[in-house]
Amino acid sequence: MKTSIDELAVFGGRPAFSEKLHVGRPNVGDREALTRYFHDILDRRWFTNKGPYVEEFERRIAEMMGVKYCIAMCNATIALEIAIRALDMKGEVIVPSMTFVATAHSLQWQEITPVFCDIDPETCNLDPAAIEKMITPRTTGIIGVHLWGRPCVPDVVEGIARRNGLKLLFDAAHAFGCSYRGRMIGAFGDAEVFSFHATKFFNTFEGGAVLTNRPELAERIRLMKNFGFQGYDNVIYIGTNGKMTEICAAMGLAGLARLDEFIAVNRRNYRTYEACLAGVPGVRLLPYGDDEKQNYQYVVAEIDETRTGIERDMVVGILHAENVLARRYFYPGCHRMEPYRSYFPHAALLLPHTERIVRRVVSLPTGTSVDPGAIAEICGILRLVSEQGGEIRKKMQAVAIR
Ligand code: T4K
Repeated sequence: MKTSIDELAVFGGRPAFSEKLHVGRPNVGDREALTRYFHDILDRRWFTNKGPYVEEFERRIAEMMGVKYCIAMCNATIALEIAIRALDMKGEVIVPSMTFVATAHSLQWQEITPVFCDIDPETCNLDPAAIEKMITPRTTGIIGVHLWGRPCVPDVVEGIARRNGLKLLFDAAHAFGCSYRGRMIGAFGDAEVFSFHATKFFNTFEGGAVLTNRPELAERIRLMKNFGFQGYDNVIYIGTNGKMTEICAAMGLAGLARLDEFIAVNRRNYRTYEACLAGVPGVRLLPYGDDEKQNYQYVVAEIDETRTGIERDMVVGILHAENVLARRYFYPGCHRMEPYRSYFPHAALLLPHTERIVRRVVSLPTGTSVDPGAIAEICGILRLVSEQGGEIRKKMQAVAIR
């Protein structure tokens, strides 16, 4: 454990870890089952297009979430694009800026204007009061994001959508396995979208899914993800190729077999961070309540520079030097990324909480490749940095000038 600032790797000390620790290291499900599935796929010579593993995967996910329809896709970005189009969103759609850029891109890609809305600084999710203020005659929908798996008060947002005649989609990329008031995420709004990207705690290599209880919407989405084909030569809709492959579905089925274990490891890691960071001045873990199902997949710390004496970006630099590849998700906010910063150069004026939070939060490594010993070491570095932040800051500035 490092006890003096001269031991920090930014000042020439030996890095705390010889191998890089990542935030999004993929979890691997039941390997034996996956190998079996792989041989089945090869023997069956059915690789994609409504294969039996995709159908089983869709059935299992729909059942788990208590939703009537699950349509598996090649990734969540395409799933969002298709759901947006199937819902006939157009004009303006209200979204948070505090999200992965895919949420905004999935609108802009089809020339729908993402209208960035501010967040509640406590939950880091869309602030319902702010949503109401962003509604204009051109608004057709809302996309709420369950950031880091914390539900974006879906019942409240549903009420706003209903009262204003708006379509409602949830980007649930982070919220697989989470619940809100006893109901699984996946069951809210007109539809919800999961991501099963490799960096998600539950992955299908690449993948995503749209969940909905509306039969006509499910049917439209199914057509759209397969070029609009109904039968062999009959195209009845504009479509694209959003299909999930059999091998991706097989990876998903193998992952479902170990899902509880992945969540248990994430929970253990989160609790270890929580215990080791207790009393560290100016470093606060964003809470996960125990009253709902959680996946604990993102361990997010907020750095209060006024108490640590050192800003978040320097802390991230220090961690990287130690081979701890902490991430600044979702800095600098979509509104400061292209094309949005050119389209809406003054968007920041309406996003004071987003602007502040994106400069303070940092995602820390977790998942099955990170053990409690590593977490204790990371927290030891954070404690040292927080307790001697002012001095470290001065020293880092002096090194930068030299
Ligand atoms: N909506 C939201 C709210 C999202 O967060 C995302 C994706 C989406 C929509 C779109 O979902 P998809 O279309 O991707 O299904 C990553 C992921 O690429 C992205 O899926 C995810 N959110 C986002 C939060 O994180 P990057 O660019 O930060 O990932 P990358 O490649 O730097 O990977 C993170 C770390 O994981 C690396 O340090 C290395 C490690 N890694 C990564 C991969 C891919 C591995 O160890 N093995 C791997 O195979 O975006």
